Amino acid sequence: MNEHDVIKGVLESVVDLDIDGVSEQVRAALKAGADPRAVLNGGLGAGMRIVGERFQAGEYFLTELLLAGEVMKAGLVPLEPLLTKTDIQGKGTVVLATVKGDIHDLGKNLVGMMLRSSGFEVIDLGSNVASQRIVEAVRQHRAKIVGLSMLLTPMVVSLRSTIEDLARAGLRDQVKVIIGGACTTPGLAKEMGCDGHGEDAMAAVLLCEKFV
Ligand code: B1M
Repeated sequence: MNEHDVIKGVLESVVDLDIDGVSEQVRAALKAGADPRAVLNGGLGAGMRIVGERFQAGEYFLTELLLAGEVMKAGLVPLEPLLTKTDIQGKGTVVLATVKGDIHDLGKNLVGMMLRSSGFEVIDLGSNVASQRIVEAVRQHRAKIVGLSMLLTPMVVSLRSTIEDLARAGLRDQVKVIIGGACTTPGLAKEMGCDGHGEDAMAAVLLCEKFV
């Protein structure tokens, strides 16, 4: 089997919500020589997008979304050690959170994992995080970067209030704010006065490296 076929196998196991088979498919893809990032983006990530489309089309329901999250976590197990190999340290502190009202955390966790493996210290505040907690964490940890994840379009209000609260606290000039997540775009980042948008976890790392 070529790289395309093995990655397709990973994608299909996500779409089929095959929680028992997904990590085996990932291992098979890696064994066949597929690049770990291609397995992540073209396999697991692309599969999750299709699950989302099926949910939107009324073919999958909330139960399937929940299960898809667990499938993704299971698929990440064999990938994680390959994505996080590093011996670099000390690039600075990033405060990371999914905005208030949004509990999606898989993408944020991936961003955190890749940032840590690139030498950043990551203060992960979790998901559904109130803006004041973000402000406090920036102050407490003297963070240079705030990374905000958002997958729900209506939560743009939380994004806006986080940025406003950082400004009110006099911290906005001291931190770079980057955003990412399925419903975000470079245009939204600009509109909200952010410093950057990460299309995926790797792009987030490259942006943070640019800022330090
Ligand atoms: Co929900 N969900 N969900 N969901 N869910 C979406 C996001 C949706 C697009 C599905 C759809 O309708 N097509 C839709 C949002 C529509 C919108 O507003 N635009 C949606 C909805 C509507 C909902 C609920 C409202 C459903 C309901 O209750 N009726 C509900 C909301 C709950 C809430 O948050 N308050 C809900 C719930 C859930 C679950 C809890 C069941 C589960 C999440 C489990 C979890 O996260 N632990 C879930 C899932 C699994 C999805 C989909 C299918 C997959 C999301 C995911 O984990 N993808 C999703 C469909 C989709 O995204 N198209 C969907 C894999 C992950 C690795 O990708 O997070 O995009 P992602 O991260 C990427 C990049 O975006 C980027 O890097 C990652 C890859 O490298 N990235 C960043 C992410 N954050 C970044 C930050 C950065 C930089 C890059 O810098 C800081």
